[in-house]
Amino acid sequence: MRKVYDKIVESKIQKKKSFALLVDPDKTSLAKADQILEHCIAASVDLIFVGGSLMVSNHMEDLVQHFKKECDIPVLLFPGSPSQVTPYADALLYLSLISGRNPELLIGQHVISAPAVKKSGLEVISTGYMLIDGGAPTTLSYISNTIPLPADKNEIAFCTAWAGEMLGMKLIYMDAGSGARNAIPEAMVSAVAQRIEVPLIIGGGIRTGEKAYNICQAGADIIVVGNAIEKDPSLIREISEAVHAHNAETSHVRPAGN
Ligand code: 1GP
Repeated sequence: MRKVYDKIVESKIQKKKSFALLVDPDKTSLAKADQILEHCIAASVDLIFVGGSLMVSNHMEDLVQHFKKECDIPVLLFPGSPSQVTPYADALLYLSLISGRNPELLIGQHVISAPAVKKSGLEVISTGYMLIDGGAPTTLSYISNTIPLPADKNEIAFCTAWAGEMLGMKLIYMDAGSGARNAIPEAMVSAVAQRIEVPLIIGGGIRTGEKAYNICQAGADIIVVGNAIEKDPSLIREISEAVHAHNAETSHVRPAGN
């Protein structure tokens, strides 16, 4: 059963860009979730990611169930630790932090969580996760105890993504970390996007529709935004329109010979 992944691949084949909203349960009460959901439905958000590097609250499962009850948008777990696995989501981004050299986040936590993940029945999407330097330490860099990949080292970035792809990972997710000062440079996005075949997710520090548009233009397939939207949920529309503007442009391109 690969419903969510097949949909992501299908979008890539059709050159459609997707917008994923990241919901951090620590910053989102059930009441706030309803407000966000209204914006998501109105703005045709494609995916909802739920998770965080650190989780203090204990209502993640309720939040996932709430989203599943109230909308048809696929809900993907984006877990910072094995305790963030719940069977109620549609799929699990099974992250291996391939930019780092912390064995716990490359394979250790996966071994520990394997029985729970198997039992959950979740669609598991193996994801090569790359932390890129966003200009200042983030919770992710601190908690993961890894050095982010330098933002101007495109060769390291595409070799890491290649390695992930050749190891069989189904997605590459490059992240500058939540609330990053700088989003990942378009040049790096482009260097990686040109060289891999699996879908490319980009997140961290994206705060405007213009930035989201440019990163899509550089080759990202899915744009993830969390922090900026927690501060201003009305941004959901602006960013969703910017991401989907590419799809409108693509659908107006006629195949040669017609
Ligand atoms: C973080 O990629 C996500 O892991 C989203 O980042 O919260 O900065 O939008 P922001």
